[in-house]
Amino acid sequence: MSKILIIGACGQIGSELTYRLREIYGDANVVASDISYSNLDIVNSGAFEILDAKDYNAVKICVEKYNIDTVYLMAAMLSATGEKYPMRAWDLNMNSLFHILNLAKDGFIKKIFWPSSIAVFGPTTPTENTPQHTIMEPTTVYGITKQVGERWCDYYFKQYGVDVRSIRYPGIISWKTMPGGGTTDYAVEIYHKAITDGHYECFLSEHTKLPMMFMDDAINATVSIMQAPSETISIRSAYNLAAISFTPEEIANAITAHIPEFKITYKPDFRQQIADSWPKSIDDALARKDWSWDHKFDLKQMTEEMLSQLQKKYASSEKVS
Ligand code: AKB
Repeated sequence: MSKILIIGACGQIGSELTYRLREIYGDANVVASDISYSNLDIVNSGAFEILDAKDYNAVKICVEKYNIDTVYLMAAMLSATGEKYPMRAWDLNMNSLFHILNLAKDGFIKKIFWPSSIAVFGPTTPTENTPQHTIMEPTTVYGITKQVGERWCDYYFKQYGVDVRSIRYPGIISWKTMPGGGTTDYAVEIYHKAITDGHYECFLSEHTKLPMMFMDDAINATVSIMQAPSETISIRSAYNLAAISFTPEEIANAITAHIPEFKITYKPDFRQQIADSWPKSIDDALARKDWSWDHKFDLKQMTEEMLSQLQKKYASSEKVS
């Protein structure tokens, strides 16, 4: 049975990954960690360690303490926050990856999941059906760290045989934990605001189309690539991954079908330029071929699930207060 460490377990994807991996491998085999106690559900739901992903010795001590063989490195500074703190984004995103790659190279761990992103692409990349192998000239610090990280993952696999696996996540939409600091965050905020305020002011313009995915699909993809036999993984940088693409206007229309009085207005800010540099849709044929990836949620199903889960969540928090 593998012993798993999740770094960045309190975040949007890390938290749901922790729940799923505990279901699959058992609570005793999945250690959650983060820089602070920011998600009490995660902190109280099993083994939890305070861990700074930038601190090599602290990560190594944690790996040895729990006999960890597999690490999911989910800690990162995302695209919008990265533009505010470029050096901090570089420091966190690159050094955390090097620490884990070096722990694997030196035999302390056996397997790594490290997420990449559609942010590896830039304005010179073909925007529709973006191929796996194409021009990559990212314009954000986050995108640069993910592109460079991909090259290092491929290098560590080829030079040292490190079993590292990665996917280029699109924007991820979920209801349990809020995202933080990304350009695609609007597609989560909009559901919350539709329920709490009946109105959302979007920081992207109405026709900005971006690749997106519901959390359940993202977690399924992550588990699938990690469970796939090593010889089926033909890409050791990061796989393109796709589900749905939509604009703020389209997601607002999907919400209006359930909440007719919902209104959206648009006030694009600095994140518009980031969104404009990213693809509109992604060709993920290789992931579908190599490890049988398939998505389940379209915009309509995702909207039904988001609204019904958030309505329950807000109703129960009203009862408590
Ligand atoms: C972001 O918007 O920065 C992230 C991403 C697409 O990687 N959600």
